[in-house]
Amino acid sequence: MGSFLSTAHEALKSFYGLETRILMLGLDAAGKTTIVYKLKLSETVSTIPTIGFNVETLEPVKGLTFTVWDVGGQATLRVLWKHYFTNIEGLLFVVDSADPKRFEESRLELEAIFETEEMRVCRWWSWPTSRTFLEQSVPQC
Ligand SMILES: Nc1nc2c(ncn2[C@@H]2O[C@H](COP(=O)(O)OP(=O)(O)OP(=O)(O)O)[C@@H](O)[C@H]2O)c(=O)[nH]1
Ligand SMILES: [Mg+2]
Repeated sequence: MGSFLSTAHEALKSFYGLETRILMLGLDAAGKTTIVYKLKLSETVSTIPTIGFNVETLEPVKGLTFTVWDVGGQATLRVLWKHYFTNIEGLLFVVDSADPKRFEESRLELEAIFETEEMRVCRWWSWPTSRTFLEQSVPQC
């Protein structure tokens, strides 16, 4: 846990003092909007599926400001994801670890993102619970 926190701190410290734009993607009902409002309001709110997007400014710790674009993940809306790929500093791809039946669908969507010109990046890290899944998903990284 200590080493995870220090890795997280290293990854985040370059963002201190900046207003960082983060794109949040993932399948429908993965929990994206729930996470955004948990971070913003410190409570679990009742959500409805996002049609379009939500934008919220979050300050998870003092000095760290994230403008988060939380985009709807329903299958018919995923074709729109590419329009959000420019002018962002980070991508947060949310996978519901309690729903293994949809891991493959998540893997395919994440691979499709990395295959686009704008998102051809290899600097990424994953939340520990989904590490194995993501490492298998993006072997070239
Ligand atoms: N038990 C549990 N339920 C969760 C969790 N995260 C989200 N949910 C529930 O899952 C449902 C969908 O969550 P949302 O946050 O709306 O999902 P989303 O990823 O924003 O979905 P789209 O907007 O359709 O892309 C809601 O009923 C949430 O209450 C979690 O960590 N645990
Ligand atoms: Mg949502």
